Amino acid sequence: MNNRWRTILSNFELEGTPVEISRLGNGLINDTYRLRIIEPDLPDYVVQRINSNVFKDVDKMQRNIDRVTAHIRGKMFDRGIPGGPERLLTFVKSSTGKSYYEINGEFWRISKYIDRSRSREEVTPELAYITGKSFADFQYMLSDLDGEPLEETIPNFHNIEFRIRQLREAVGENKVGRLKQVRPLVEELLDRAEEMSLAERLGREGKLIKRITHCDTKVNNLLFDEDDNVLCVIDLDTTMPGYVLSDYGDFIRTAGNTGAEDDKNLDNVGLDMEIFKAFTKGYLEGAKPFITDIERELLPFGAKLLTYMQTVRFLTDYLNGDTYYKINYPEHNYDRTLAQKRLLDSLDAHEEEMKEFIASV
Ligand code: ADP
Ligand code: GN1
Ligand code: MG
Repeated sequence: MNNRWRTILSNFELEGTPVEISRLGNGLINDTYRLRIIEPDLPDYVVQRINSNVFKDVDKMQRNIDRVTAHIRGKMFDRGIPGGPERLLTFVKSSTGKSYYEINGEFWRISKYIDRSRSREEVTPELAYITGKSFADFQYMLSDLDGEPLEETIPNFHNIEFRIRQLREAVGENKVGRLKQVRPLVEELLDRAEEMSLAERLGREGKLIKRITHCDTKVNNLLFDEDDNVLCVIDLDTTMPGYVLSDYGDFIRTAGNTGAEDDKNLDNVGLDMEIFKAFTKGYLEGAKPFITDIERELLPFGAKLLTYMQTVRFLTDYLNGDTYYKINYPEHNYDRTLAQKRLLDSLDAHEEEMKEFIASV
């Protein structure tokens, strides 16, 4: 381990002897590593460099996360489930007493590695069902968080009207000259702006309420054990007030896709109805104590909204010259845009089928 790593690690209260550090996961925002510890009876750690270009107020974000994890720990205790670091994201304090450390303008944090865990990029219908229950239960557990509302760690994060404005600005600026290539796509997306702003309108009318939502319910933000039990919801950076549509929709967008988020072969991309059904069933079971009729009816719209939003966000980043999402090659955000758009088409085609299924559950 080199001096840079030693300096970072020396500012955290770690147990055991660090031996090796290696990359972890496929996140598009933060840089995540696994830190191995020699002593077999001590846990490894997850070391993360927080993307402070995306999360402008790290202190605020970590305070949110501290509140969320403390509240969930209490719920687990009430249910008689051990809420220790083997089942819950647990951050290590740094020398400042906070759960992050700033060094040379970089923000670092360390959590306990959840032992024997694995994450997935795909799920089976059985796993989709328990995943639906787990994400709904996450919302349920946080439904009585008291005190001030959680902060929006990224202001307007899932506000589609804001995302559409960002796309319009990117079009207006055409910073890197990519507009000509994507103009028809831009027009097609902007033509749907009003339709897709439904949730924001209902929110203003007081018909759709904000709850505490995770806002990044990608399938790889859930950890499973070797017997495919759900261990833990992770990646809590964007847990904030939001519509349930966000969490429901983002899971369908990621796990309900027969292809990859950035599939170059668009024929691979489409809605997997089996995953949709299983996840929806699990989600509705878990959400039973709180979900309202309007939220339930809007779930298929939520799947479309989150996919539309992701198409808009990838396209905006492409037009801006790839400043937000990590890319692996120059046209990556363009390929992601096309793949998300194809998924949106497929969700449109399945809309009636999705509605009928929800009505039948
Ligand atoms: P990102 O913001 O980059 O998506 P995540 O917090 O989701 O970061 O972490 C990326 C990946 O690292 C996860 O998908 C998971 O595989 C792994 N990971 C993260 N935290 C833990 C943990 N506490 N225990 C085990 N694995 C973890
Ligand atoms: C980002 O960090 P990660 O990879 O889990 C993004 C999500 C997007 C997702 C697209 C803070 O999530 O909103 O849906 O990429 N997170 C942020 O894959 O912008
Ligand atoms: Mg993640």
